[in-house]
Amino acid sequence: HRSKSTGLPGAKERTLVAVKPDGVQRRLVGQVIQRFEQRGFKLVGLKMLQVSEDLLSEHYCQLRQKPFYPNLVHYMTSGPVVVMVWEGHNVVQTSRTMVGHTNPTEAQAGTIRGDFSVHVSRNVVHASDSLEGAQREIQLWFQAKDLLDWDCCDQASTSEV
Ligand code: IDP
Repeated sequence: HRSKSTGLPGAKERTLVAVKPDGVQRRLVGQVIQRFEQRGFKLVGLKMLQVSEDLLSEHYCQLRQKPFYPNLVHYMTSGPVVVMVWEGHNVVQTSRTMVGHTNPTEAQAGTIRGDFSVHVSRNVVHASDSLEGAQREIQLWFQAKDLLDWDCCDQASTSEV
């Protein structure tokens, strides 16, 4: 009898991904989710909400002084967003690669921004840019009770079948 596996190292890493208002309005939520599922990440939190300016200014605290900040607030509050927490090995860095360059003009084809967007002020998705950023953003957007730890059906022991 082998002891229960704890998974690959770093398998519990988590990041925050959001489909921004343009992504929701363009019916891209499913395609964004599909890419993260298909890559092999685990969805542990999901909600749709209308973002407040207060939440946004916390989320984008490093950008408050930027000239484009007022437009960014207008964009991000222009409709609901779908915000998610994804879990898995190296998920923070891999999500950034999947999302692509901030400016869609620079984003490679095959990335979400490279496949679905043309302008930096309508770039469809957000993904945390570092481990520390991910922890900060997850706490900002989610209560701990709304993040679910779950196991895959193919991990059940024979005694449960
Ligand atoms: P990121 O979303 O790739 O992490 P950040 O530099 O953190 O990039 O910028 C946050 C968001 O602010 C971008 O995704 C984009 O929507 C918006 N943004 C960034 N730079 C510009 C700009 O030069 N003009 C307009 N919007 C911008």
